[in-house]
Amino acid sequence: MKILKLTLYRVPLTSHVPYVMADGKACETVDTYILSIESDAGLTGWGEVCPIPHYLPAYAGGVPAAVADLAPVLLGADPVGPEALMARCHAHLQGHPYAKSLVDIALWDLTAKVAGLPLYRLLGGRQMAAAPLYHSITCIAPEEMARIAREAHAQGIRQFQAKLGADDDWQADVARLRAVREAIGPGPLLYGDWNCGATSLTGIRVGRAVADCDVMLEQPCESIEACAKVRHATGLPMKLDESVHDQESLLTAHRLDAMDVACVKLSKFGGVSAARAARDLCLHFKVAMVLEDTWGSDITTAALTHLAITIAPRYLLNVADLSGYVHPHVAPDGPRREAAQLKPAERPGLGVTPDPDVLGNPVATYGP
Ligand code: 0XW
Ligand code: MG
Repeated sequence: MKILKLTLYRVPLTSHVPYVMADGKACETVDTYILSIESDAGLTGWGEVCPIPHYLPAYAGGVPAAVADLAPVLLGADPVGPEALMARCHAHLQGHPYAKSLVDIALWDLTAKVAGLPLYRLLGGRQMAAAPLYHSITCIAPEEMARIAREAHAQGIRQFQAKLGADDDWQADVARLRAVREAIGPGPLLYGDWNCGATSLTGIRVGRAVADCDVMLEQPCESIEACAKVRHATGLPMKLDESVHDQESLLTAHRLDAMDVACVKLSKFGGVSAARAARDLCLHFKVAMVLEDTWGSDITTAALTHLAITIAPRYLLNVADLSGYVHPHVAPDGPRREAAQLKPAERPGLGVTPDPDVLGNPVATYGP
């Protein structure tokens, strides 16, 4: 089998609620890129990547440039067996994991379609019926965050991420965590995410001030070392996100005893292949995982859901319903939440069929 054609689309995704994080990071409308890889057997694989500006060393504008660079490697190559072809892509273009993520996802979709199996069966098989969702709450006034938490709780959500640090006021962050905890009651999981925007001093002060209300901290500082310092000084559980992005950083986090939970984002690691390897390393460490991506719509959400249900329930903390935070939906048959959970489709591949009207005109095509 050979790859005949690549088609790249850009679709602006708008958040239902403006989404604010520390250090001025925000997303209201951001571009997602969608790639189709067509084979000479008449099958098509779909991939997606949606970087948030300023969030990671990834930017949407880099995606078309990387796809143009990789097109000669991909065209004419056998798409079945994504890791073999991705190895050639890595040799041709070093780094840029986010920009390779949509290529890797599309190759997995296509490979699973060739096999006639839902993708999760190629990734190890189902270990859970459906993956539990968390809800991410934008960093605004404490009572507004509590209102959002209450609404999500009424819809069955039992895991909550409160964004912190947008106003650089540690006491406001304490009030946020307290207000959300009061809104959801004891029991549900609550974690406060600074997205790297705090010093270890702030992380420690906030952590100590809320130590009585059962919270986990997420990525207070940029470095693994500083996050480890906060974890050890507060005694609170720690989720690492931005600072764990490859095998090496996961090993460092483990060695420094810095994490209770690792956030496995597809595009941070470089697609399904790299996220699957991260999954296996986390399982070896016996560290629980969040399976998600930076942002995105139905293709990203489907891909992360397929990988998530291959993890034993004890080690899968939750997944993000990314397509549920934004509009438009790029695929009418994309995964939709049910009872605060997501499940992958039983159709071959990712099981998503993007709507040509939503995709619009391609921004680039390669091949005939
Ligand atoms: C990547 N985000 C900004 C979007 C996801 O919903 C979660 C969040 C994070 O940083 O954890
Ligand atoms: Mg995070």
